[in-house]
Amino acid sequence: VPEVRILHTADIHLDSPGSALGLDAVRARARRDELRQTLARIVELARQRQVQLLLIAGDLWEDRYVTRETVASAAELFASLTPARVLIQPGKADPVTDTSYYTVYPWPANVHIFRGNWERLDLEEWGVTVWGAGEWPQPETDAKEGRGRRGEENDRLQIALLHGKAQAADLAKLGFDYVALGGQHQPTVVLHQGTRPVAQYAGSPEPHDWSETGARGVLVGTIGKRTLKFQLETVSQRQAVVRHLDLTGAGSVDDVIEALLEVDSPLERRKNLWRITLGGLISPSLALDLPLLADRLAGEFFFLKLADQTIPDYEFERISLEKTARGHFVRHLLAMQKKASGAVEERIRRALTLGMRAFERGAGR
Ligand SMILES: [Mn+2]
Repeated sequence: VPEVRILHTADIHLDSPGSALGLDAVRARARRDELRQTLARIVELARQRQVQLLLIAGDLWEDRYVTRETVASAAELFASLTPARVLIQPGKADPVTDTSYYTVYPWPANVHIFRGNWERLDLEEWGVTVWGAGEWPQPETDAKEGRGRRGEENDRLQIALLHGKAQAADLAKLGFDYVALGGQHQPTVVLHQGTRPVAQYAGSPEPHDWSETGARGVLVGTIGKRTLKFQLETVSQRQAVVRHLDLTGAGSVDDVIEALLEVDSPLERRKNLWRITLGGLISPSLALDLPLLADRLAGEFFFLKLADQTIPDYEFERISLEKTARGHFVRHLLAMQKKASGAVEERIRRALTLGMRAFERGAGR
């Protein structure tokens, strides 16, 4: 019974401009370099672990942005793994077309690119058959065809590469020894057989949006008819970190800067991608100028994206006693608020704050 060592990855998105993270031009360029470095780390890991197959389940690059240089550097890395094989199932961001680099680039001999649904590749040296299942979901006939072919040769290991959203029930019907999934950026086991993870997403090895938090990696393991062991190995160079920062009591911009610097150590701040939402009750005289704050914190965070959800702490009871337009406004809304509850009360509270800001901008003082 053959066994094969593999590294399963997907969703690297080489040359992505990082728009989902809102990266500025300088950080976007830095991240493009880092994505290429991460691919180099993945290839190095494959070499160290002596894998026979490097499986890439789609979204290796972004077709709209990828350059020939990036493709050439990937091809060179892959060639360096010979005699190991690199098997690529193109995905949503990197489809095979007549003009895509999958077609026009002279790929090294150890690289195979799957071009259709249920294309099979027999690797006689290891007794393995790998199927490029294509993009999911597919017409049911395709699924049936794949299942039928799979059943022909049970003495061989049967592995499939699949990009898209696949259901456990459909995958179970196909009966593969392993399905390397791509297209979902969160590492997830979709189908178990006992404790064996028969079909799983490796997840993105670097974060591409703010939902992709924490350390990220690739799956390294052994596939056999009875054995199926994997480890998620971290390869990400930076993490996306999402925080909410309560600024209640902050009276000055310096207070805000100090609180922001305390979110983590200088090392972590300068290493990671941060999205921080500012909240809490703050002094109405404290105007939060987000671009100015980001400017003052330049160099303290690798990348910092701020959002303002603070609530100005107006003294509504005192203002309600004023014989002014805003006093009248606040008096009425406070009376309404006392009778309201739940979502309505929340809306009135927001109307009070928005109203006060409008008055500050020029009306009725
Ligand atoms: Mn993707």
